[in-house]
Amino acid sequence: MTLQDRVWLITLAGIGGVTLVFLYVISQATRQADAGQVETRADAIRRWFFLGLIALGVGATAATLTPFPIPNQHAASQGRQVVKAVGRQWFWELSPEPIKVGVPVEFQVTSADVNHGFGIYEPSGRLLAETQAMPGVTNRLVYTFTRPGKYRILCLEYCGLAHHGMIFEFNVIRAAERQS
Ligand SMILES: [Cu+2]
Repeated sequence: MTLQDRVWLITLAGIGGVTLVFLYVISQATRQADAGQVETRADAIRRWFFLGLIALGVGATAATLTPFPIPNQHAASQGRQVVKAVGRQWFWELSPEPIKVGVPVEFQVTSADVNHGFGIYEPSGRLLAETQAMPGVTNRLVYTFTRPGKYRILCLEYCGLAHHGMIFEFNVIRAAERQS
């Protein structure tokens, strides 16, 4: 079991404990109201509001965490194309394999000096995916390009004087084409 998995289990156990305490407190509060005073309309509204908030939280979590964007950092490569990327003050070095549309690409990102931010931008300038480029660590980022074109990598973390110049352009080609 990796360190991350262990931390995740401990976190889950902690959340479970807090939830149990909450449920206990709620059950006690309800019992008191039953014994003493009649539940007012405001109490009922508050209770439904609270339950609604919980449902909203659970729903939002389920909806947003399902396509978790960061691949398992310890498993075997999940990309059928692998591109090694190294950030340096102040340029990027990427292995020169052609990148094809529709095939998952695993970017293995690291840095040779200081921390950089590795951001992939589509031709129109929209940020598609990003990860950190850190010295001594390789972060894996898997992305599947859906359209051919000229994409760019920009540095997203200020890393010194020429930080703004850390722009790398690369072509994404259709699976059948050859890169010119
Ligand atoms: Cu930078």
